[in-house]
Amino acid sequence: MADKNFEKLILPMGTTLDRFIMRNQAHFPYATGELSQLLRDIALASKIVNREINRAGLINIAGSYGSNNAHGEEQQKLDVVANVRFSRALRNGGEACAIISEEDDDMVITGNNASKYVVAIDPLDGSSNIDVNVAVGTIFSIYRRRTPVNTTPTMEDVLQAGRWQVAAGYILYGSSTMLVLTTGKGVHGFTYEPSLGEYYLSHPDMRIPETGTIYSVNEGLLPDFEPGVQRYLEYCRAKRYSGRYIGSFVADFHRNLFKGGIFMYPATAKHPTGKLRIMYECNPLAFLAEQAGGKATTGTERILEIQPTSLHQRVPLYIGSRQMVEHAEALLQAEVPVRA
Ligand code: P6P
Repeated sequence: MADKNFEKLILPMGTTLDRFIMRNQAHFPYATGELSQLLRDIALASKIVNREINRAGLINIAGSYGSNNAHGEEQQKLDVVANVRFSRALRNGGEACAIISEEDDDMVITGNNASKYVVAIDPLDGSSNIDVNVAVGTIFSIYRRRTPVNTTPTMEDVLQAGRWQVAAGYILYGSSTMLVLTTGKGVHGFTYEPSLGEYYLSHPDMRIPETGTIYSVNEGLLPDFEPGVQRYLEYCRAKRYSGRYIGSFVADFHRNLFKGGIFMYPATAKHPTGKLRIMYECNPLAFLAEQAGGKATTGTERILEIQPTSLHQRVPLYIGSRQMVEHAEALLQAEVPVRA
């Protein structure tokens, strides 16, 4: 047995994602291991996507795919690659009966009709940043199906308000790759160790600061913003807050989660109901924000209360530190004319 001093030099690697899921399985109502396996399937796909992102320039999967998705947005090659990887992992893993994906026009029926869960996913958010080596992410959201198992899932299973999520999270492919997860018992961050192919618990019980001095918005769209938004941005500038906008929602959210801040994507002329999609961008990150002590609204309505009416529905989004979101909300809801 090594002497005690030597043992102290050997820091434990910590808790793997697998072990964390197993240890917390008891927290999952009706858990019989399927949700744990579903989370493992998502983590597995993220490891493969992580490897492909890190080598994009070398294996010719950077750049445009040459087609558009359901929203008329130009697909990057990695959008398609990531969608295949996650869809395949979810289909083969057997724990998801249906998938909504940013990259698929319609709901995908996996054939796993005996499974209890449906997944909404943005396989690669911010993918236009791939070519310039800026952080991108995957966002996922998990619901229990509403129709009986062993039947073909329907739109009733996938069009659920965000408050019914059983788990949600994102993978940030950044300077390090992190998986940030909630199952309704707080927010926990796992850092990927590629040499071991494992995610290790590195940030247990993450909390977003009540307030902050960072605001994230595309100020190039300022002329489109309604008066309340313009008033809030005037306030931020008067206070000499820092404007930080990466163009990758996951990366902007992740920074604000650590440091405090607000991310805003208001209604604009091009996107009169906002740009971000409720099912696989707003709902999962709203769940995380609230679990970390923050807030997420459309400016007038709690994101998690909205009953979606279409797979790719967009909503305006104000998300982050509670006090900052509430301040923006107050200005949005006051009929305040823009200063001449
Ligand atoms: P804009 C990426 O396309 C994305 O969906 C989010 O990741 C990001 O926050 C937003 O759009 C950026 O949109 O209009 O400012 O380029």
